[in-house]
Amino acid sequence: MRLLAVHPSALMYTRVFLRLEPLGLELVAGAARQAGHDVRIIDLQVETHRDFRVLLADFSPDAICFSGNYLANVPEIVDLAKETKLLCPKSFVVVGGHSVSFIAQDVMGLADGAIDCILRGEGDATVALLLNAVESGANLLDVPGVITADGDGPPPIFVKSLDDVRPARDLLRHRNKYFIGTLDPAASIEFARGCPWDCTFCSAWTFYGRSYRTADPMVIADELAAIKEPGIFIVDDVAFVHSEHGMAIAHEIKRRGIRKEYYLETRADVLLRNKEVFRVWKEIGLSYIFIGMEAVDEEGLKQFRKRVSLDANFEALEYARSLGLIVAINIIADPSWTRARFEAVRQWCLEIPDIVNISVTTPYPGTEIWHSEVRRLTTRDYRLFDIQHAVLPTTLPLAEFYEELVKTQQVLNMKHMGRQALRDTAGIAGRLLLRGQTNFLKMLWKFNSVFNPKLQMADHARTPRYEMPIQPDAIAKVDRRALYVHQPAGRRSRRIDDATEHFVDKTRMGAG
Ligand code: B12
Ligand code: SF4
Repeated sequence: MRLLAVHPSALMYTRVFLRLEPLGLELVAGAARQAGHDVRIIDLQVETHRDFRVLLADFSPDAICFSGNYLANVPEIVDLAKETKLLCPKSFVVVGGHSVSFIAQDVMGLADGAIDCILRGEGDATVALLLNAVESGANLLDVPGVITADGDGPPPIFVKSLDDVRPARDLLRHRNKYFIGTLDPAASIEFARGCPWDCTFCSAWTFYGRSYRTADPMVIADELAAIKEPGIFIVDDVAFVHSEHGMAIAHEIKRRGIRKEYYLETRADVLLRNKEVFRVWKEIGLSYIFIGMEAVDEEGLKQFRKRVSLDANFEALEYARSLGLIVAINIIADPSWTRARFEAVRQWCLEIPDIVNISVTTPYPGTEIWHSEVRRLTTRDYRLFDIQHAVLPTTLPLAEFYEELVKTQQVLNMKHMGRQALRDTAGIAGRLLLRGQTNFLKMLWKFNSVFNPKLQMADHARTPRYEMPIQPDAIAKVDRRALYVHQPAGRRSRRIDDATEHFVDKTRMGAG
């Protein structure tokens, strides 16, 4: 079959700071291609809806699949599905990905028949089964993870191994458009999948059933060696949970003499536990490290079930800096923040040398806080669920909340644009320009046109085309089993040693 795989447009944050290749969709495309299908990819982060229409006409696909990782992209996907059915009435339309896996029935409902099925869970495990069923006229409801207007198929399944399917990187038409900061251009890679922790605001663990699987260091090294981009974004939720795995990959990279510059995200307690791994990685090219701190005081951390103490967070920052890494941290702005609170956070952030990113508390389907906060939502417009908009009641009037938020983001942005930083930046920008890479340079000027309190208020004033259904009452005690997309399979689903399992158990709040 001819399959067209589509990634929707960029959201607010991605329009300024970074833009990354759609690795999940490339894996789905890779699995379909390995099964003998003819596949194309279009990424609307870097191409237009017009390009999509042209490709539909030229390629005339039998099936079109959309990647629904982000809740805020749901309206765009539904509209594109409807348009696709008008332009190619005989084609089969399927949507998969992280967010839609949690709200499959709602998305089907919005599409008025334009979406033939949702494929929940890991698409690289099941896309070929689905396409074969569509081609042969077999019952779609036999395919794991499928949801159609007629009902639900069996539960989604995992890929047998992370080493079998390779992402179809070659199908992306504009590889030079992907970057993060000065890593321009950058490719993405997955070393491990899933997360064994259980933070209340996060759906990474509920999607993967608290499993944690790792890819073979040899396969990872083969892939790195084949990637042309000098920058590498490691997409793992928490990098190097298991130190031996991190060391084995580093060893292989060293042995083969692969030279790249890396960005990764991890937890403060993992960094402190596996110091040596991060030291070795610095040697082989790690340059940026993102630590999800979430809050600047103990109370905030407890609320997010992070269970990493403030002391540990600061010690981790100190250690990362001592290695010479560029450190970025994330702080979650709570809608209850007052002007004084914003000011205190600004001061705190100015005192540390690191890059600080601020996002807004956003309950997402598939998270625990979704069920406790759902009745308090001030909007049901999917487009506002991008962690840059407030979807819960704010203590400050909303316009003032945005003023303070953007002011804080501006101050932090300027901090990194100080005299020394500007001098460094000019040098880097010049070098990138010589290579024809302009993503980083454009980023420097874009902030004010995207992050603007007036624009954020205007987003709230738009009439939503599609809204989330009215939600049931908040649940006092959430049934954690009901949150999962892939059902948890316990200890055996986590490829970590017993000491690491024990460490994870001590640093998370939930049980089971
Ligand atoms: C890496 C990452 C990013 C990267 C890259 C995103 C990209 N271009 O793909 C960056 C840093 C850019 C990013 C940004 C954001 N992210 Co992000 N991100 C992740 C992260 C950590 C891993 C995603 C990943 O690459 N995984 C590896 C690949 C292989 O898996 P995958 O993409 O999920 O694909 C698999 C399945 O989902 C499925 N699948 C995917 N597409 C399709 C399509 C079909 C047809 C099918 C059948 C299946 C299928 O099959 C794939 C293979 O198994 C996830 C957490 C997580 N574990 O999922 C958060 C996550 C997806 N991000 C999240 C958020 C909130 C954001 C931002 C809004 C944050 C912000 N600061 O503003 C932005 C918005 C980005 C945008 N679209 O413009 C939330 C999503 C919340 C939601 N429900 O909408 C998540 C779940 C994190 C969280 N803790 O809550 N993100
Ligand atoms: S450590 Fe927490 S926030 Fe990070 S991916 Fe795991 S569950 Fe989500």
